[in-house]
Amino acid sequence: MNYEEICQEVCRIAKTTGGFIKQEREKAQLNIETKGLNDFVTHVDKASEELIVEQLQALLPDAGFIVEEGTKTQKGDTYNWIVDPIDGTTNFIHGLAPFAISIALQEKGETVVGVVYEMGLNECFYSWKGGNAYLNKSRIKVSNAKTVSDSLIATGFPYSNYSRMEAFLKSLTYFMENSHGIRRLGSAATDLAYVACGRLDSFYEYDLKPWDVAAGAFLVQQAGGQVCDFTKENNYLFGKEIVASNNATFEEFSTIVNQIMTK
Ligand code: 2AM
Ligand code: CA
Repeated sequence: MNYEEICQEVCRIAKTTGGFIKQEREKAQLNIETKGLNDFVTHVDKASEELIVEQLQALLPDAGFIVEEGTKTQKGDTYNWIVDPIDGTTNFIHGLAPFAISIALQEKGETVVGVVYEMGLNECFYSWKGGNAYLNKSRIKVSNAKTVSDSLIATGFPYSNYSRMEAFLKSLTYFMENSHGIRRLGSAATDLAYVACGRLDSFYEYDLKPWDVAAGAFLVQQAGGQVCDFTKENNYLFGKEIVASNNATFEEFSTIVNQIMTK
């Protein structure tokens, strides 16, 4: 399989679907439904997922799908797409960037293509196995920050699972006092893409789904950074906890998250 060619096609699919999503946003007639507590899904989420799935299926007919809106549930033996049609739905509803399309391709459980197309600023982040990582055709790398005290850190605030609030608030206090600052952008896929290009130094969040993180985590790794779960193990895709960081601060950052979030 030519991963680079697939990746370029996925970028094209993400951008054309992004155009559709932004058009729909402008129409402003959003049929907002409620999906659980604070979890809004618009008709645009579903329509755009269908558009993406249809095109990805044409690209690789044997691949299966793991997708947020459940418009397709069939799994593939070798290849699987992991797709979030809009990551940052709350931002999208409010007309606030960032919000992104996240598409990853896995081959036997290993990510081989990752694309995060952030629609607010029209920025496409992408990489493929064996290649470098790019933002709109320019090569990207993680930052050079050497310590957590020199780091700008992103996270996501709990929105329905408040079971770890105490530890999470402790982590906020710690990073407020011991870093360059904390940001909460509202799109995990974009947070990870921003770690990959060095705008952010590190990111952590719990209760995320595979489609929020699959493409972005791959981008971080391909851009020279590292990713793990809160126990410093590898279960960040399906384990609902992720830590991502540039290479230089990874050990320090993941140890702090581990100590605060798992005690
Ligand atoms: P989503 O927009 O695809 O649902 C931000 O903390 C991350 O949490 C995003 O990746 C977002 O993905 C997810 N999330 C799910 N529901 C959310 C909500 N109601 N508010 C904020 N983020 C939510
Ligand atoms: Ca979504």
